[in-house]
Amino acid sequence: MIQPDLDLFGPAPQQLAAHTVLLPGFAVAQTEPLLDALRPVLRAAPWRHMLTPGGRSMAVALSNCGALGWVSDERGYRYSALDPQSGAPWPALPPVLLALASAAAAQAGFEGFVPDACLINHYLPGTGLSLHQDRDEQDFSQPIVSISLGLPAVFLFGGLQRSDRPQRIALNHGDILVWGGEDRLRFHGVMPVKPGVHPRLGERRINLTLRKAG
Ligand code: MD6
Ligand code: FE
Repeated sequence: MIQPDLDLFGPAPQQLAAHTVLLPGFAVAQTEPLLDALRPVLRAAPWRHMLTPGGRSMAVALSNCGALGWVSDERGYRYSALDPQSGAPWPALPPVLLALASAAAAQAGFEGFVPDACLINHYLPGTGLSLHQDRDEQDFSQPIVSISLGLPAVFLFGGLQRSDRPQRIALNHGDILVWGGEDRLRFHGVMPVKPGVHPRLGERRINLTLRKAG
């Protein structure tokens, strides 16, 4: 007999806000194809610590793939078609990443999401990301799809005011968070990653955020 409560397909999506959905484990089965796709991307556009507009080195290391990449320096934040480190275009968005992001967005109610930028963040234990809004993209009607790999993190999901008390959301390996609509400009951040060793990725957390930037 089939138990009605037996969860054959993994944990159910969680609606965290009007237009924010957590898809637990959505990317787990794609871990190896994703890592295989990221390896050449990171060879062409290696991790780097960008400068904040205040001139300080960011704790999170980052890279990009896609037609546009997010860059930060003393002049500010912006999207650029070229990697400032190499002067070359960013590596292309791997098809596996594009397909996964579109599938996750559709699952969360955003049909036809076609990202043109993927920001890749690398966290060592002890590294976090302070509260911020993602507002450098041209079109806020498009969602952001965020894929977490490796060590778990506590995501701070705030409101539209910096002072709004954030919800704390656990993001584990393979989880995908999709948000858009009226939640698109919420403040958010990441608590410092706790020390640990992930069985596949070791002592790191990698987060991929796919956006329609241009
Ligand atoms: C991170 N994520 O999870 C950082 N931004 O490492 C973000 O800053 C983020 O997850 C916009 C939308 C989803 C995100
Ligand atoms: Fe963000």
